[in-house]
Amino acid sequence: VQDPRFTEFHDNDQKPVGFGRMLRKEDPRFLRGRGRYTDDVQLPGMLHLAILRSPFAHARIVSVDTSAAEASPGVKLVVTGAMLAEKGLAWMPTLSNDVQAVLATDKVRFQGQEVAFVVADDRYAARDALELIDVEYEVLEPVIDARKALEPDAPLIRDDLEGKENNHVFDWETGDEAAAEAVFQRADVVVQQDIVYPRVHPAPMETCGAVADFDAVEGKLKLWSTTQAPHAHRTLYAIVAGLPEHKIQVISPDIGGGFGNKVPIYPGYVCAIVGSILTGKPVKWMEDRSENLISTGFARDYIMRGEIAATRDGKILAIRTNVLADHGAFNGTAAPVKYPAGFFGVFTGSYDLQAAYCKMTAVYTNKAPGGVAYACSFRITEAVYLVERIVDCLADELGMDPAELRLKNFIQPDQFPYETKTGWVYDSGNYEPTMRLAMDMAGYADLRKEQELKRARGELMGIGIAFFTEAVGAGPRKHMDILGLGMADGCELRVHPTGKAVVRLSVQSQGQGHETTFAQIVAEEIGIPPADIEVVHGDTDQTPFGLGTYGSRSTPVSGAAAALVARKVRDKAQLIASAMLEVSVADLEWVKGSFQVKGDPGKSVTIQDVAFRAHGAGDLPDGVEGGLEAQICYNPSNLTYPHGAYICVVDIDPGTAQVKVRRFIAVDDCGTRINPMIIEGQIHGGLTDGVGMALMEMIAFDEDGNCLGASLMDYLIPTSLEVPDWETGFTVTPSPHHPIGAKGVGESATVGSPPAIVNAVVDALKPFGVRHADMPLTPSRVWDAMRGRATPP
Ligand code: PCD
Repeated sequence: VQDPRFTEFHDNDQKPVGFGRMLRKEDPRFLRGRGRYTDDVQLPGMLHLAILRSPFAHARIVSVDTSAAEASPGVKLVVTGAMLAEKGLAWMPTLSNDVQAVLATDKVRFQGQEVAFVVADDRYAARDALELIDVEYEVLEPVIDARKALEPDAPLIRDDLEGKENNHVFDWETGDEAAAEAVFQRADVVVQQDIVYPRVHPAPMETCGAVADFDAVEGKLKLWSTTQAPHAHRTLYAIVAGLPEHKIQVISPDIGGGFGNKVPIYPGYVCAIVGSILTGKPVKWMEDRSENLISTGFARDYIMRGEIAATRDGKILAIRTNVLADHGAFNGTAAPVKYPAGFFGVFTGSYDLQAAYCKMTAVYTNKAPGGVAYACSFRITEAVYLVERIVDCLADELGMDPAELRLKNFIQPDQFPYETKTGWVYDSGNYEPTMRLAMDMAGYADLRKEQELKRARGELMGIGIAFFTEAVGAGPRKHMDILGLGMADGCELRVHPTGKAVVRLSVQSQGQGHETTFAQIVAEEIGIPPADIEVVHGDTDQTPFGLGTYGSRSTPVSGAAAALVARKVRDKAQLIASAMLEVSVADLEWVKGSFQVKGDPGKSVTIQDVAFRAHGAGDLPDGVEGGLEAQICYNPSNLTYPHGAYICVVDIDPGTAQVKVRRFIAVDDCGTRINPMIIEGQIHGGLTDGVGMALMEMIAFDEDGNCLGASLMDYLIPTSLEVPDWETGFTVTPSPHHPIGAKGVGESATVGSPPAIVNAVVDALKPFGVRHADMPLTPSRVWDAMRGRATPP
């Protein structure tokens, strides 16, 4: 399973070339506190912006009086929705073909919605003045429960949309309903389970913010913002503002975690731009923690019914699901037009089925907009949770071991590329070895024995398994877009005369270590040490167009672009090398870092020699231009489909119902591994996310629509105290269509871990006859489950 090109190294000074455990190039900056985040941007004369937010979930705005705020010391500007409306700026498009209010004009539609903003000399003056804005609201009945949004007499939330008569965002289906029904009819065993994936929040360490600087003389807008997709944002601003792209520079500096939270365009960004245009000064807007939690993109909020059909001996035949998706007040997620429910279509999992069908209704509610892909390539997290939970329900029904049931139903290696019953083509996979490795690492058979002994003593120990296949790396432009923009990525590589290089990417790291791994990809291809390769990203003036970092797409798309652009440069270098060595191109052999004359290793030139020659005096071969650089735009032919086998062991205190994750084994297969150390870090982070969602996190609302998770006192996120020492392993099944065989991995652990943990808890509760309990499995929910009480709605 070891990739032949893989070399282990730890010492960066050895000038390693290519893939392996290289320490991160960006870390000296971060470790010394020299990162430069949006809030670190200080410009001469900069003003500060604060946003007034709605206290109500649903209310008509009767009047807004800003006079007292305008008179407050230090205040330069107060802007309301009505003022924006005069300029046609009160509404903006979202990244999924909806519109969202920048500042409310007619109604507020969720608690925390933007109503007005103040620009002042400093942050305190701006915030103080917010309190002086007098808004009169006429409170309306809110719709908080997605099920109630469907009722015929439910209040209409989006009366701003012409002709809208109900709260549906979309109705969508995938798979073959009739075929699925036929299989369900004749199946020996059918299991049905209602499953809720509660609303959670990505809660990145750095909240969202922006600094806008409009230069009226140049007519150019410079915007530092916490965005995961600087080019997509710029194009949207260009369309809305009617400015050409080259008059807008979006800079995404160091980002303190994104996790999907920084994909959407937020009203605050637009407010900062408007503030700068109106005051003629740079304007900074930074959210506080509560603002981030109550108003920016949440994730999940799916109410699912899963059904699985199988033979008595455990051959899974079909899966079907009915989903009610809560999108909040505006459809503010980013999703390809063709896939309104994202890539939920992979709910068929890693199993060879005869039929599958999904029906989904998405609704507006009076809650914050979002549905963002929080470490989830467009709703894959929900899909994987559904299938891995329902497969466990089936194992329970059949009295079969859940590992054995999975092993029996895997898509087999010779079936790849495998077309699922919902039309996705899995590029490659070899599931059984991954599963077996996880079972070996866990000591699965021994764990089951231990569990048996403990059960006999009344102790609650559970073992949970999840096996997932993800679809990451959006995506082929014939299938995928964001707001009509194709999802291909540009990449540019320039080798300087001395053989140092700069690679310019369209994607942007939020902590994943792209400055290291993209240097490694280029190094692998052209033999220049990673230390000599500068990675430039996150600035639209400096980088080629591309759709940004989310859905674990950087490696599958931009990583491929980086490899291919390097090959293009190497091809050119080979022409020059052949002239330097006076042999034909075909007589040259590439030995990482140099061209050698075949059969005469003494005659060779290094890539650095070639770089100097490419820029040097004297003639180059006919038809070869000077310089050593190239640019490409890579359009992937398919997504990449990483997979993984996770096993979780929990102990539950029977007296307090507290769940302790004792062990967690994660075996991931992301194809060719560029930097195993970074991959392990990604996995550790994602598993921690999973513990949070499975056991602690939920953005809840009361019936008036007050957000009950508005601070980190109420919205619990995991710390090192709640997580075990992760045990990681890997297998390598390269992607056949990716130039280096790599698949994405950034989100895998967040996707795969919640079902493993929940399956473990439910397994522990088996003596109580529990077959399912909804996340988050807090002590009170576990307690209820033990007492046979249903999970509260
Ligand atoms: N890798 C390697 N190898 C392979 C793969 C991969 O090495 N095979 C690595 C790379 O290079 C990078 C990483 O790893 O560095 C990752 O990758 P990917 O998978 O491609 O991904 P990206 O695109 O880069 O990223 C993204 C992701 C996501 S999506 C998320 S959520 C998260 C993750 O990422 N986020 C974050 N992780 C992380 N980390 C950090 N630190 N921070 C953050 O923020 Mo979404 O859709 O947005 O929701």
